[in-house]
Amino acid sequence: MMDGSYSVKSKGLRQWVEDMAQLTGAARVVWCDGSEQEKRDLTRAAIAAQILIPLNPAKRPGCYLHRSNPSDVARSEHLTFVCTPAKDDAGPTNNWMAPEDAYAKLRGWLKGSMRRRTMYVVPYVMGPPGSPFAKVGVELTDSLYVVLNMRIMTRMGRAALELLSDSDDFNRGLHSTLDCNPSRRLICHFPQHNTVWSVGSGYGGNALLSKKCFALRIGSYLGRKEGWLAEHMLILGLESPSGETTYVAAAFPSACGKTNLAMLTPPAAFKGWRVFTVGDDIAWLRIGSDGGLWAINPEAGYFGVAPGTNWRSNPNAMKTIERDTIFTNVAATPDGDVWWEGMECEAPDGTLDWRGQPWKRDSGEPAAHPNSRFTAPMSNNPALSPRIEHSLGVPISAIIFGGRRASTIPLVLEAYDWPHGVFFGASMGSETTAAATGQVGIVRRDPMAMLPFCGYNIVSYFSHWHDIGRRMKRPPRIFVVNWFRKDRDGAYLWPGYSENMRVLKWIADRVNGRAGAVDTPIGLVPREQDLDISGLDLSPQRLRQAQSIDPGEWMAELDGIEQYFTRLGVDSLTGFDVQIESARAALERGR
Ligand code: OXD
Ligand code: MN
Repeated sequence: MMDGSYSVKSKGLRQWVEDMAQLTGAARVVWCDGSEQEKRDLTRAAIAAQILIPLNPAKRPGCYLHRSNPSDVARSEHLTFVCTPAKDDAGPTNNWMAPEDAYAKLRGWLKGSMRRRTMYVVPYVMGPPGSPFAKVGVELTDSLYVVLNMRIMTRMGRAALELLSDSDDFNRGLHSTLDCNPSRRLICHFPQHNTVWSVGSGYGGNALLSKKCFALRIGSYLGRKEGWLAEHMLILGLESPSGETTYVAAAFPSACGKTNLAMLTPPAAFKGWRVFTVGDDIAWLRIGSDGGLWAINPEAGYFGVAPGTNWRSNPNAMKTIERDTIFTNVAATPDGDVWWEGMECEAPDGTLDWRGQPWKRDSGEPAAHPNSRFTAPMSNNPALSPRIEHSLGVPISAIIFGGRRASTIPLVLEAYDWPHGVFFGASMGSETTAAATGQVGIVRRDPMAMLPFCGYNIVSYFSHWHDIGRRMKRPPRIFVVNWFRKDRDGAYLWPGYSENMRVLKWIADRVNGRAGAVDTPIGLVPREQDLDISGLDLSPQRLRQAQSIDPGEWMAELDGIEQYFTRLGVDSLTGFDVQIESARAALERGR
Protein backbone atom coordinates (compact mmCIF):
# COMPACT_ATOMS: atom_id res chain seq x y z
CA MET A 1 0.00 0.00 0.00
CA MET A 2 1.26 3.47 -0.76
CA ASP A 3 0.56 6.10 1.83
CA GLY A 4 -0.02 8.89 -0.62
CA SER A 5 -0.17 9.81 -4.25
CA TYR A 6 3.41 11.18 -4.29
CA SER A 7 4.61 8.59 -6.84
CA VAL A 8 1.68 9.16 -9.18
CA LYS A 9 2.84 11.06 -12.25
CA SER A 10 -0.58 11.50 -13.84
CA LYS A 11 -2.00 14.87 -12.80
CA GLY A 12 -5.38 13.83 -14.18
CA LEU A 13 -5.42 10.77 -11.92
CA ARG A 14 -4.41 12.71 -8.81
CA GLN A 15 -7.05 15.35 -9.46
CA TRP A 16 -9.80 12.81 -10.12
CA VAL A 17 -9.03 10.83 -6.97
CA GLU A 18 -9.14 14.06 -4.98
CA ASP A 19 -12.48 15.07 -6.53
CA MET A 20 -14.05 11.66 -5.87
CA ALA A 21 -12.71 11.55 -2.30
CA GLN A 22 -14.33 14.91 -1.74
CA LEU A 23 -17.64 13.84 -3.27
CA THR A 24 -17.84 10.62 -1.25
CA GLY A 25 -16.36 12.20 1.87
CA ALA A 26 -13.99 9.21 2.18
CA ALA A 27 -12.56 8.89 5.69
CA ARG A 28 -9.29 7.59 4.24
CA VAL A 29 -7.77 7.14 0.80
CA VAL A 30 -5.50 4.13 0.26
CA TRP A 31 -3.50 3.67 -2.94
CA CYS A 32 -3.03 -0.03 -3.72
CA ASP A 33 0.33 -1.20 -5.00
CA GLY A 34 -0.47 -4.86 -5.70
CA SER A 35 2.25 -6.21 -3.37
CA GLU A 36 2.10 -9.47 -1.41
CA GLN A 37 2.35 -7.54 1.85
CA GLU A 38 -0.66 -5.47 0.86
CA LYS A 39 -2.60 -8.65 0.01
CA ARG A 40 -1.85 -10.05 3.48
CA ASP A 41 -2.89 -6.81 5.20
CA LEU A 42 -6.11 -6.41 3.21
CA THR A 43 -7.02 -10.07 3.68
CA ARG A 44 -6.54 -9.75 7.44
CA ALA A 45 -8.77 -6.68 7.44
CA ALA A 46 -11.42 -8.48 5.35
CA ILE A 47 -11.45 -11.41 7.79
CA ALA A 48 -11.76 -9.07 10.76
CA ALA A 49 -14.71 -7.34 9.07
CA GLN A 50 -16.29 -10.76 8.30
CA ILE A 51 -16.16 -10.04 4.58
CA LEU A 52 -14.05 -13.16 4.08
CA ILE A 53 -14.26 -16.44 5.96
CA PRO A 54 -10.99 -18.41 5.86
CA LEU A 55 -11.37 -21.96 4.55
CA ASN A 56 -9.44 -24.92 5.92
CA PRO A 57 -5.81 -24.21 4.89
CA ALA A 58 -5.03 -27.94 4.74
CA LYS A 59 -7.78 -28.40 2.14
CA ARG A 60 -7.85 -25.02 0.39
CA PRO A 61 -4.69 -23.04 1.10
CA GLY A 62 -5.12 -19.30 0.63
CA CYS A 63 -8.87 -19.68 -0.05
CA TYR A 64 -11.78 -17.72 1.40
CA LEU A 65 -15.56 -17.75 1.32
CA HIS A 66 -17.61 -14.61 0.86
CA ARG A 67 -21.37 -14.44 1.42
CA SER A 68 -23.00 -11.58 -0.40
CA ASN A 69 -26.12 -9.73 0.53
CA PRO A 70 -28.92 -12.14 -0.57
CA SER A 71 -30.43 -9.42 -2.76
CA ASP A 72 -27.15 -8.97 -4.62
CA VAL A 73 -26.23 -12.22 -6.37
CA ALA A 74 -26.19 -11.52 -10.12
CA ARG A 75 -25.77 -8.76 -12.69
CA SER A 76 -28.63 -6.26 -12.53
CA GLU A 77 -29.25 -5.66 -16.22
CA HIS A 78 -32.38 -3.56 -15.62
CA LEU A 79 -30.27 -1.18 -13.50
CA THR A 80 -27.39 -0.96 -15.99
CA PHE A 81 -27.34 2.18 -18.16
CA VAL A 82 -25.37 3.54 -21.07
CA CYS A 83 -25.31 7.32 -20.72
CA THR A 84 -24.60 8.93 -24.07
CA PRO A 85 -25.62 12.45 -25.14
CA ALA A 86 -28.10 11.05 -27.69
CA LYS A 87 -30.39 8.13 -26.82
CA ASP A 88 -29.84 6.67 -30.27
CA ASP A 89 -26.11 6.26 -29.51
CA ALA A 90 -26.99 3.76 -26.78
CA GLY A 91 -29.40 2.05 -29.20
CA PRO A 92 -32.37 -0.27 -28.77
CA THR A 93 -30.71 -2.84 -26.49
CA ASN A 94 -29.42 -0.58 -23.72
CA ASN A 95 -31.13 1.31 -20.93
CA TRP A 96 -30.35 4.95 -21.49
CA MET A 97 -30.05 8.04 -19.32
CA ALA A 98 -28.73 11.48 -20.28
CA PRO A 99 -25.22 11.83 -18.81
CA GLU A 100 -26.06 14.96 -16.82
CA ASP A 101 -29.13 13.27 -15.28
CA ALA A 102 -27.15 10.14 -14.38
CA TYR A 103 -24.30 12.14 -12.83
CA ALA A 104 -26.75 14.27 -10.88
CA LYS A 105 -28.70 11.29 -9.53
CA LEU A 106 -25.58 9.36 -8.59
CA ARG A 107 -23.86 12.39 -7.07
CA GLY A 108 -26.84 12.64 -4.74
CA TRP A 109 -26.42 9.03 -3.64
CA LEU A 110 -22.62 9.20 -3.47
CA LYS A 111 -22.42 12.41 -1.46
CA GLY A 112 -20.84 11.43 1.83
CA SER A 113 -21.29 7.70 1.07
CA MET A 114 -17.75 6.88 2.24
CA ARG A 115 -17.77 9.11 5.33
CA ARG A 116 -17.06 6.14 7.56
CA ARG A 117 -15.27 4.15 4.91
CA THR A 118 -11.89 3.85 3.23
CA MET A 119 -11.68 4.60 -0.45
CA TYR A 120 -9.23 2.21 -2.11
CA VAL A 121 -7.53 3.39 -5.29
CA VAL A 122 -7.04 0.32 -7.48
CA PRO A 123 -4.91 0.95 -10.59
CA TYR A 124 -4.86 -1.94 -13.07
CA VAL A 125 -3.80 -2.92 -16.58
CA MET A 126 -6.01 -4.86 -18.96
CA GLY A 127 -3.77 -7.00 -21.17
CA PRO A 128 -0.03 -7.61 -20.97
CA PRO A 129 1.66 -4.28 -20.09
CA GLY A 130 3.63 -3.17 -23.15
CA SER A 131 1.18 -4.78 -25.55
CA PRO A 132 -0.44 -2.51 -28.15
CA PHE A 133 -3.74 -3.90 -26.78
CA ALA A 134 -3.08 -2.88 -23.15
CA LYS A 135 -5.25 -0.28 -21.44
CA VAL A 136 -5.15 1.21 -17.96
CA GLY A 137 -8.10 1.52 -15.63
CA VAL A 138 -8.40 2.80 -12.08
CA GLU A 139 -11.24 1.70 -9.81
CA LEU A 140 -12.08 3.63 -6.67
CA THR A 141 -14.03 1.42 -4.29
CA ASP A 142 -15.10 1.20 -0.66
CA SER A 143 -15.26 -2.61 -0.82
CA LEU A 144 -12.38 -4.78 0.36
CA TYR A 145 -14.03 -7.70 -1.44
CA VAL A 146 -13.77 -5.75 -4.70
CA VAL A 147 -10.10 -4.85 -4.09
CA LEU A 148 -9.16 -8.47 -3.38
CA ASN A 149 -11.09 -9.72 -6.42
CA MET A 150 -9.57 -7.04 -8.68
CA ARG A 151 -6.17 -8.21 -7.48
CA ILE A 152 -6.95 -11.64 -8.93
CA MET A 153 -8.85 -10.55 -12.04
CA THR A 154 -6.41 -7.90 -13.31
CA ARG A 155 -2.74 -6.95 -13.34
CA MET A 156 -3.22 -4.62 -10.41
CA GLY A 157 -0.93 -2.12 -8.66
CA ARG A 158 2.29 -0.30 -9.45
CA ALA A 159 2.64 -1.79 -12.96
CA ALA A 160 -0.48 0.14 -13.99
CA LEU A 161 0.83 3.46 -12.67
CA GLU A 162 4.13 2.87 -14.44
CA LEU A 163 2.33 2.19 -17.70
CA LEU A 164 0.05 5.20 -17.24
CA SER A 165 3.00 7.45 -16.41
CA ASP A 166 1.90 11.10 -16.80
CA SER A 167 -0.98 10.33 -19.17
CA ASP A 168 -4.63 11.11 -18.43
CA ASP A 169 -5.86 8.27 -20.62
CA PHE A 170 -7.37 5.73 -18.25
CA ASN A 171 -10.78 4.31 -17.43
CA ARG A 172 -12.28 6.11 -14.45
CA GLY A 173 -14.30 3.65 -12.37
CA LEU A 174 -16.07 4.74 -9.20
CA HIS A 175 -17.73 2.11 -7.06
CA SER A 176 -19.58 2.49 -3.77
CA THR A 177 -21.51 -0.34 -2.17
CA LEU A 178 -23.81 2.03 -0.25
CA ASP A 179 -26.18 -0.23 1.69
CA CYS A 180 -26.62 -2.81 -1.10
CA ASN A 181 -30.22 -1.82 -1.52
CA PRO A 182 -31.65 -2.57 -5.01
CA SER A 183 -33.68 0.64 -4.84
CA ARG A 184 -30.44 2.63 -4.69
CA ARG A 185 -28.47 0.58 -7.22
CA LEU A 186 -27.30 1.80 -10.65
CA ILE A 187 -24.44 0.88 -12.93
CA CYS A 188 -23.89 3.81 -15.28
CA HIS A 189 -21.47 3.94 -18.20
CA PHE A 190 -20.27 7.18 -19.77
CA PRO A 191 -18.44 6.00 -22.90
CA GLN A 192 -17.57 9.53 -24.03
CA HIS A 193 -15.77 10.12 -20.71
CA ASN A 194 -14.24 6.63 -20.40
CA THR A 195 -16.04 6.54 -17.05
CA VAL A 196 -18.17 4.09 -15.05
CA TRP A 197 -20.07 4.86 -11.84
CA SER A 198 -21.47 1.83 -10.07
CA VAL A 199 -23.38 2.11 -6.82
CA GLY A 200 -25.42 -0.13 -4.56
CA SER A 201 -24.07 -3.55 -5.55
CA GLY A 202 -21.07 -5.65 -4.55
CA TYR A 203 -21.73 -8.41 -7.14
CA GLY A 204 -18.78 -9.19 -9.46
CA GLY A 205 -20.31 -8.22 -12.80
CA ASN A 206 -21.68 -4.98 -11.29
CA ALA A 207 -18.73 -4.07 -9.08
CA LEU A 208 -15.50 -5.41 -10.61
CA LEU A 209 -15.47 -2.54 -13.06
CA SER A 210 -12.59 -3.93 -15.14
CA LYS A 211 -14.73 -6.77 -16.40
CA LYS A 212 -18.11 -6.18 -17.99
CA CYS A 213 -18.08 -2.39 -17.54
CA PHE A 214 -14.64 -1.49 -18.90
CA ALA A 215 -13.45 -4.52 -20.91
CA LEU A 216 -16.80 -4.99 -22.67
CA ARG A 217 -19.17 -1.98 -22.54
CA ILE A 218 -16.64 0.85 -22.64
CA GLY A 219 -14.20 -1.44 -24.51
CA SER A 220 -16.68 -2.08 -27.32
CA TYR A 221 -17.25 1.68 -27.66
CA LEU A 222 -13.49 2.33 -27.79
CA GLY A 223 -13.13 -0.55 -30.24
CA ARG A 224 -15.62 1.07 -32.59
CA LYS A 225 -13.79 4.39 -32.35
CA GLU A 226 -10.32 2.90 -32.71
CA GLY A 227 -11.01 0.05 -35.15
CA TRP A 228 -10.94 -3.11 -33.02
CA LEU A 229 -13.40 -5.46 -31.24
CA ALA A 230 -14.11 -6.11 -27.55
CA GLU A 231 -16.05 -9.36 -27.32
CA HIS A 232 -17.66 -11.72 -24.79
CA MET A 233 -15.45 -14.60 -25.96
CA LEU A 234 -13.18 -17.26 -24.60
CA ILE A 235 -9.93 -17.88 -26.45
CA LEU A 236 -8.29 -21.29 -26.66
CA GLY A 237 -5.38 -22.87 -28.48
CA LEU A 238 -5.87 -26.38 -29.85
CA GLU A 239 -2.58 -28.25 -30.24
CA SER A 240 -2.50 -31.30 -32.51
CA PRO A 241 -0.18 -34.27 -31.97
CA SER A 242 2.11 -32.83 -34.66
CA GLY A 243 2.51 -29.61 -32.63
CA GLU A 244 0.33 -27.34 -34.79
CA THR A 245 -1.75 -24.90 -32.69
CA THR A 246 -5.03 -23.44 -33.96
CA TYR A 247 -6.49 -20.54 -31.98
CA VAL A 248 -10.24 -20.21 -31.65
CA ALA A 249 -12.38 -17.45 -30.08
CA ALA A 250 -15.88 -18.41 -28.97
CA ALA A 251 -18.84 -16.31 -27.86
CA PHE A 252 -21.46 -17.85 -25.57
CA PRO A 253 -23.94 -16.08 -23.28
CA SER A 254 -23.22 -16.12 -19.54
CA ALA A 255 -23.23 -19.52 -17.81
CA CYS A 256 -23.18 -21.58 -21.05
CA GLY A 257 -19.85 -23.29 -20.34
CA LYS A 258 -17.25 -20.82 -21.66
CA THR A 259 -14.90 -21.61 -18.78
CA ASN A 260 -15.34 -25.36 -19.32
CA LEU A 261 -14.63 -25.10 -23.05
CA ALA A 262 -11.62 -22.83 -22.51
CA MET A 263 -10.09 -25.39 -20.12
CA LEU A 264 -11.19 -28.55 -21.95
CA THR A 265 -9.34 -31.83 -21.33
CA PRO A 266 -9.51 -33.93 -24.53
CA PRO A 267 -11.12 -37.39 -24.23
CA ALA A 268 -8.91 -40.50 -24.06
CA ALA A 269 -9.27 -41.22 -27.79
CA PHE A 270 -7.55 -37.89 -28.57
CA LYS A 271 -4.02 -38.84 -27.56
CA GLY A 272 -1.50 -36.08 -28.15
CA TRP A 273 -4.14 -33.32 -28.47
CA ARG A 274 -4.11 -30.46 -25.95
CA VAL A 275 -6.23 -27.42 -25.27
CA PHE A 276 -4.54 -24.31 -23.90
CA THR A 277 -6.56 -21.57 -22.22
CA VAL A 278 -5.87 -18.02 -23.33
CA GLY A 279 -9.06 -16.56 -21.82
CA ASP A 280 -12.44 -17.74 -20.53
CA ASP A 281 -14.68 -14.67 -20.84
CA ILE A 282 -13.38 -11.65 -22.75
CA ALA A 283 -11.36 -11.16 -25.93
CA TRP A 284 -9.93 -7.97 -27.39
CA LEU A 285 -9.34 -8.50 -31.10
CA ARG A 286 -7.31 -6.45 -33.56
CA ILE A 287 -6.31 -6.76 -37.18
CA GLY A 288 -2.62 -7.63 -37.35
CA SER A 289 -0.03 -6.53 -39.89
CA ASP A 290 -0.56 -9.90 -41.63
CA GLY A 291 -4.21 -9.02 -42.34
CA GLY A 292 -5.48 -11.64 -39.88
CA LEU A 293 -7.32 -11.22 -36.58
CA TRP A 294 -5.26 -11.31 -33.36
CA ALA A 295 -6.61 -11.57 -29.83
CA ILE A 296 -5.62 -11.12 -26.22
CA ASN A 297 -7.39 -11.93 -23.01
CA PRO A 298 -7.34 -8.61 -21.13
CA GLU A 299 -7.95 -10.29 -17.75
CA ALA A 300 -5.65 -12.13 -15.35
CA GLY A 301 -8.11 -14.39 -13.54
CA TYR A 302 -11.35 -16.32 -13.82
CA PHE A 303 -14.70 -15.37 -12.31
CA GLY A 304 -16.33 -18.72 -13.01
CA VAL A 305 -19.70 -20.27 -12.19
CA ALA A 306 -19.18 -22.88 -9.44
CA PRO A 307 -22.25 -25.19 -9.72
CA GLY A 308 -21.64 -27.96 -12.22
CA THR A 309 -17.86 -27.64 -11.96
CA ASN A 310 -16.40 -31.04 -11.07
CA TRP A 311 -13.51 -33.40 -11.86
CA ARG A 312 -15.33 -34.73 -14.93
CA SER A 313 -16.72 -31.48 -16.36
CA ASN A 314 -13.61 -29.39 -15.76
CA PRO A 315 -10.58 -30.96 -14.04
CA ASN A 316 -8.40 -27.94 -14.90
CA ALA A 317 -10.81 -25.61 -13.11
CA MET A 318 -10.84 -27.94 -10.09
CA LYS A 319 -7.04 -27.70 -9.96
CA THR A 320 -7.16 -23.94 -10.52
CA ILE A 321 -9.40 -23.42 -7.48
CA GLU A 322 -7.40 -25.58 -5.09
CA ARG A 323 -5.61 -22.52 -3.72
CA ASP A 324 -5.63 -18.70 -3.61
CA THR A 325 -9.30 -18.54 -4.60
CA ILE A 326 -12.22 -16.46 -3.34
CA PHE A 327 -15.51 -18.37 -3.39
CA THR A 328 -18.73 -16.36 -3.39
CA ASN A 329 -22.13 -17.75 -2.29
CA VAL A 330 -21.13 -21.43 -2.38
CA ALA A 331 -22.09 -23.83 0.44
CA ALA A 332 -19.65 -24.44 3.33
CA THR A 333 -18.90 -27.91 4.72
CA PRO A 334 -18.22 -28.49 8.43
CA ASP A 335 -14.55 -29.29 7.71
CA GLY A 336 -13.95 -25.85 6.25
CA ASP A 337 -14.29 -26.74 2.58
CA VAL A 338 -16.73 -25.65 -0.12
CA TRP A 339 -19.55 -27.50 -1.87
CA TRP A 340 -21.99 -26.88 -4.68
CA GLU A 341 -24.60 -28.72 -6.71
CA GLY A 342 -23.02 -30.88 -9.40
CA MET A 343 -19.82 -31.50 -7.45
CA GLU A 344 -20.28 -35.28 -7.92
CA CYS A 345 -20.26 -36.00 -4.18
CA GLU A 346 -22.91 -35.71 -1.49
CA ALA A 347 -22.86 -32.63 0.72
CA PRO A 348 -21.76 -33.80 4.19
CA ASP A 349 -24.10 -33.47 7.15
CA GLY A 350 -23.78 -30.06 8.75
CA THR A 351 -23.30 -28.21 5.44
CA LEU A 352 -24.29 -24.54 5.54
CA ASP A 353 -26.08 -23.07 2.53
CA TRP A 354 -24.91 -19.97 0.67
CA ARG A 355 -26.64 -17.74 3.21
CA GLY A 356 -24.80 -19.48 6.08
CA GLN A 357 -27.91 -21.34 7.31
CA PRO A 358 -27.96 -25.11 8.04
CA TRP A 359 -28.89 -26.76 4.74
CA LYS A 360 -31.64 -29.36 4.66
CA ARG A 361 -31.16 -31.87 1.87
CA ASP A 362 -34.90 -32.32 1.35
CA SER A 363 -35.70 -28.60 1.39
CA GLY A 364 -35.81 -28.43 -2.41
CA GLU A 365 -33.51 -25.39 -2.19
CA PRO A 366 -29.97 -25.53 -3.58
CA ALA A 367 -27.14 -25.32 -1.02
CA ALA A 368 -25.00 -23.14 -3.27
CA HIS A 369 -26.55 -20.21 -5.10
CA PRO A 370 -27.01 -21.18 -8.81
CA ASN A 371 -24.81 -18.18 -9.71
CA SER A 372 -22.21 -18.83 -7.01
CA ARG A 373 -18.70 -18.13 -8.23
CA PHE A 374 -15.00 -18.70 -7.84
CA THR A 375 -12.41 -16.00 -8.42
CA ALA A 376 -9.07 -17.63 -9.20
CA PRO A 377 -5.78 -16.46 -10.72
CA MET A 378 -5.16 -17.73 -14.25
CA SER A 379 -1.60 -18.65 -13.22
CA ASN A 380 -3.15 -21.56 -11.25
CA ASN A 381 -4.53 -23.10 -14.45
CA PRO A 382 -2.49 -26.15 -15.54
CA ALA A 383 -3.72 -25.57 -19.12
CA LEU A 384 -2.74 -21.88 -19.27
CA SER A 385 -1.42 -20.93 -22.71
CA PRO A 386 2.31 -20.19 -22.85
CA ARG A 387 1.43 -17.20 -25.08
CA ILE A 388 -0.64 -15.49 -22.41
CA GLU A 389 1.86 -12.64 -21.93
CA HIS A 390 2.66 -12.28 -25.63
CA SER A 391 2.18 -8.64 -26.54
CA LEU A 392 0.62 -9.42 -29.94
CA GLY A 393 -1.72 -12.06 -28.52
CA VAL A 394 -2.64 -15.06 -30.63
CA PRO A 395 -3.77 -15.36 -34.29
CA ILE A 396 -7.43 -16.37 -34.47
CA SER A 397 -8.33 -18.93 -37.18
CA ALA A 398 -11.94 -19.54 -36.18
CA ILE A 399 -14.75 -17.73 -34.37
CA ILE A 400 -17.53 -19.75 -32.78
CA PHE A 401 -20.98 -18.51 -31.81
CA GLY A 402 -22.90 -20.74 -29.42
CA GLY A 403 -26.02 -20.72 -27.35
CA ARG A 404 -28.19 -22.88 -25.18
CA ARG A 405 -30.93 -24.12 -27.52
CA ALA A 406 -33.14 -27.17 -26.93
CA SER A 407 -34.10 -27.39 -30.62
CA THR A 408 -33.41 -26.10 -34.15
CA ILE A 409 -29.68 -25.25 -33.96
CA PRO A 410 -27.44 -28.16 -35.02
CA LEU A 411 -24.39 -29.33 -33.11
CA VAL A 412 -22.11 -27.49 -35.52
CA LEU A 413 -22.52 -25.38 -38.62
CA GLU A 414 -20.02 -23.39 -40.70
CA ALA A 415 -20.84 -20.05 -42.31
CA TYR A 416 -20.08 -19.54 -46.00
CA ASP A 417 -18.10 -16.36 -45.40
CA TRP A 418 -17.62 -13.48 -42.93
CA PRO A 419 -20.93 -11.64 -43.70
CA HIS A 420 -22.87 -14.91 -43.35
CA GLY A 421 -21.08 -15.57 -40.04
CA VAL A 422 -21.90 -12.05 -38.82
CA PHE A 423 -25.55 -12.80 -39.60
CA PHE A 424 -25.34 -15.96 -37.48
CA GLY A 425 -23.69 -14.07 -34.64
CA ALA A 426 -26.22 -11.26 -34.77
CA SER A 427 -29.17 -13.67 -34.72
CA MET A 428 -27.91 -15.89 -31.88
CA GLY A 429 -30.46 -16.95 -29.30
CA SER A 430 -30.07 -18.67 -25.96
CA GLU A 431 -32.12 -19.76 -22.98
CA THR A 432 -31.57 -17.41 -20.03
CA THR A 433 -29.50 -18.54 -17.01
CA ALA A 434 -28.96 -17.50 -13.40
CA ALA A 435 -26.06 -15.17 -14.31
CA ALA A 436 -28.51 -12.28 -14.64
CA THR A 437 -31.46 -11.39 -12.44
CA GLY A 438 -34.76 -12.49 -14.05
CA GLN A 439 -36.63 -15.53 -15.30
CA VAL A 440 -34.46 -18.55 -16.21
CA GLY A 441 -34.98 -20.76 -19.29
CA ILE A 442 -36.60 -18.35 -21.75
CA VAL A 443 -35.07 -18.08 -25.25
CA ARG A 444 -33.84 -14.57 -25.80
CA ARG A 445 -31.91 -13.22 -28.76
CA ASP A 446 -28.39 -12.37 -27.69
CA PRO A 447 -26.35 -11.00 -30.61
CA MET A 448 -22.75 -12.22 -30.38
CA ALA A 449 -23.55 -12.95 -26.67
CA MET A 450 -23.13 -9.17 -26.26
CA LEU A 451 -26.75 -8.18 -25.56
CA PRO A 452 -25.98 -7.07 -21.98
CA PHE A 453 -22.48 -5.82 -22.84
CA CYS A 454 -22.49 -3.82 -26.08
CA GLY A 455 -21.81 -0.23 -25.01
CA TYR A 456 -23.32 1.49 -28.05
CA ASN A 457 -26.01 1.10 -30.70
CA ILE A 458 -26.18 -2.60 -31.62
CA VAL A 459 -26.99 -1.80 -35.26
CA SER A 460 -23.75 0.22 -35.55
CA TYR A 461 -22.04 -2.70 -33.82
CA PHE A 462 -23.19 -5.04 -36.62
CA SER A 463 -21.81 -2.57 -39.19
CA HIS A 464 -18.56 -2.44 -37.26
CA TRP A 465 -18.27 -6.24 -37.51
CA HIS A 466 -18.80 -5.97 -41.29
CA ASP A 467 -16.14 -3.23 -41.49
CA ILE A 468 -13.63 -5.32 -39.59
CA GLY A 469 -14.35 -8.19 -42.01
CA ARG A 470 -13.81 -5.98 -45.04
CA ARG A 471 -10.50 -4.72 -43.65
CA MET A 472 -9.02 -8.22 -43.14
CA LYS A 473 -7.05 -10.01 -45.82
CA ARG A 474 -7.35 -13.32 -43.95
CA PRO A 475 -10.53 -13.28 -41.84
CA PRO A 476 -11.15 -16.21 -39.47
CA ARG A 477 -13.89 -18.64 -40.51
CA ILE A 478 -17.10 -18.46 -38.48
CA PHE A 479 -18.96 -21.42 -36.93
CA VAL A 480 -22.13 -21.97 -34.88
CA VAL A 481 -22.33 -24.64 -32.18
CA ASN A 482 -25.07 -25.93 -29.89
CA TRP A 483 -24.12 -28.40 -27.13
CA PHE A 484 -27.59 -28.20 -25.59
CA ARG A 485 -30.01 -29.73 -28.12
CA LYS A 486 -32.52 -32.12 -26.57
CA ASP A 487 -34.61 -35.08 -27.74
CA ARG A 488 -38.38 -35.33 -27.32
CA ASP A 489 -37.96 -36.60 -23.75
CA GLY A 490 -35.84 -33.63 -22.79
CA ALA A 491 -32.53 -35.54 -22.71
CA TYR A 492 -29.41 -33.91 -24.18
CA LEU A 493 -28.48 -35.39 -27.56
CA TRP A 494 -24.77 -34.56 -27.28
CA PRO A 495 -22.66 -35.50 -24.23
CA GLY A 496 -20.84 -32.13 -24.16
CA TYR A 497 -17.89 -31.26 -21.90
CA SER A 498 -14.67 -32.98 -23.03
CA GLU A 499 -16.46 -34.55 -25.99
CA ASN A 500 -16.81 -31.05 -27.46
CA MET A 501 -13.20 -31.66 -28.49
CA ARG A 502 -14.59 -33.62 -31.44
CA VAL A 503 -16.31 -30.53 -32.77
CA LEU A 504 -13.23 -28.37 -32.09
CA LYS A 505 -11.13 -30.84 -34.07
CA TRP A 506 -13.46 -30.62 -37.06
CA ILE A 507 -13.29 -26.83 -36.86
CA ALA A 508 -9.47 -26.90 -36.71
CA ASP A 509 -9.36 -29.36 -39.59
CA ARG A 510 -11.70 -27.15 -41.63
CA VAL A 511 -9.61 -24.02 -41.20
CA ASN A 512 -6.47 -25.99 -41.96
CA GLY A 513 -8.04 -27.41 -45.14
CA ARG A 514 -8.20 -31.01 -43.98
CA ALA A 515 -11.87 -31.82 -43.35
CA GLY A 516 -14.90 -32.16 -45.56
CA ALA A 517 -18.38 -30.67 -45.18
CA VAL A 518 -21.68 -30.76 -46.97
CA ASP A 519 -23.91 -27.84 -47.89
CA THR A 520 -27.40 -27.47 -46.39
CA PRO A 521 -29.96 -24.68 -46.78
CA ILE A 522 -28.48 -23.03 -43.70
CA GLY A 523 -24.72 -23.53 -44.01
CA LEU A 524 -21.99 -26.15 -44.12
CA VAL A 525 -22.10 -29.16 -41.80
CA PRO A 526 -19.79 -32.16 -41.31
CA ARG A 527 -20.76 -35.37 -43.08
CA GLU A 528 -20.89 -38.47 -40.89
CA GLN A 529 -17.32 -39.41 -41.79
CA ASP A 530 -16.02 -35.88 -41.04
CA LEU A 531 -16.63 -35.88 -37.27
CA ASP A 532 -14.18 -38.04 -35.32
CA ILE A 533 -16.38 -40.04 -32.95
CA SER A 534 -13.89 -42.82 -32.15
CA GLY A 535 -14.43 -44.15 -28.64
CA LEU A 536 -17.67 -42.20 -28.21
CA ASP A 537 -20.73 -44.06 -26.97
CA LEU A 538 -23.30 -42.29 -29.12
CA SER A 539 -25.60 -43.93 -31.64
CA PRO A 540 -25.37 -42.65 -35.25
CA GLN A 541 -29.09 -41.95 -35.04
CA ARG A 542 -28.68 -39.59 -32.04
CA LEU A 543 -25.75 -37.86 -33.70
CA ARG A 544 -27.86 -37.36 -36.83
CA GLN A 545 -30.62 -35.91 -34.64
CA ALA A 546 -28.14 -33.54 -32.95
CA GLN A 547 -26.93 -32.44 -36.36
CA SER A 548 -30.27 -32.32 -38.20
CA ILE A 549 -31.70 -29.23 -39.86
CA ASP A 550 -35.47 -29.28 -39.76
CA PRO A 551 -36.97 -27.03 -42.48
CA GLY A 552 -40.10 -26.27 -40.43
CA GLU A 553 -38.13 -25.28 -37.34
CA TRP A 554 -35.79 -23.17 -39.45
CA MET A 555 -38.59 -21.32 -41.24
CA ALA A 556 -39.96 -20.41 -37.79
CA GLU A 557 -36.46 -19.48 -36.61
CA LEU A 558 -35.96 -17.16 -39.60
CA ASP A 559 -39.34 -15.52 -38.90
CA GLY A 560 -38.26 -14.95 -35.29
CA ILE A 561 -34.91 -13.52 -36.38
CA GLU A 562 -36.59 -11.22 -38.88
CA GLN A 563 -39.02 -9.92 -36.25
CA TYR A 564 -36.14 -9.34 -33.84
CA PHE A 565 -34.12 -7.41 -36.42
CA THR A 566 -37.18 -5.31 -37.26
CA ARG A 567 -37.58 -4.50 -33.55
CA LEU A 568 -33.91 -3.45 -33.40
CA GLY A 569 -34.31 -1.27 -36.50
CA VAL A 570 -31.66 -3.20 -38.43
CA ASP A 571 -31.25 -1.62 -41.88
CA SER A 572 -30.46 -3.22 -45.21
CA LEU A 573 -26.83 -2.04 -44.93
CA THR A 574 -26.25 -5.06 -42.70
CA GLY A 575 -27.35 -7.35 -45.53
CA PHE A 576 -29.24 -9.46 -42.98
CA ASP A 577 -32.47 -9.20 -45.02
CA VAL A 578 -30.67 -10.81 -47.96
CA GLN A 579 -29.28 -13.57 -45.72
CA ILE A 580 -32.79 -14.34 -44.44
CA GLU A 581 -34.26 -14.38 -47.94
CA SER A 582 -31.58 -16.66 -49.36
CA ALA A 583 -31.93 -19.08 -46.42
CA ARG A 584 -35.71 -19.18 -46.96
CA ALA A 585 -35.26 -19.77 -50.69
CA ALA A 586 -32.73 -22.54 -50.02
CA LEU A 587 -35.10 -24.20 -47.51
CA GLU A 588 -37.90 -24.07 -50.06
CA ARG A 589 -35.64 -25.56 -52.74
CA GLY A 590 -34.50 -28.16 -50.17
CA ARG A 591 -30.84 -27.60 -51.04
C1 OXD B 1 -19.85 -13.40 -16.28
C2 OXD B 1 -21.14 -13.19 -16.94
O1 OXD B 1 -19.77 -13.31 -15.05
O2 OXD B 1 -21.18 -13.23 -18.18
O3 OXD B 1 -18.87 -13.67 -16.99
O4 OXD B 1 -22.17 -12.98 -16.25
MN1 MN C 1 -19.26 -13.52 -19.07
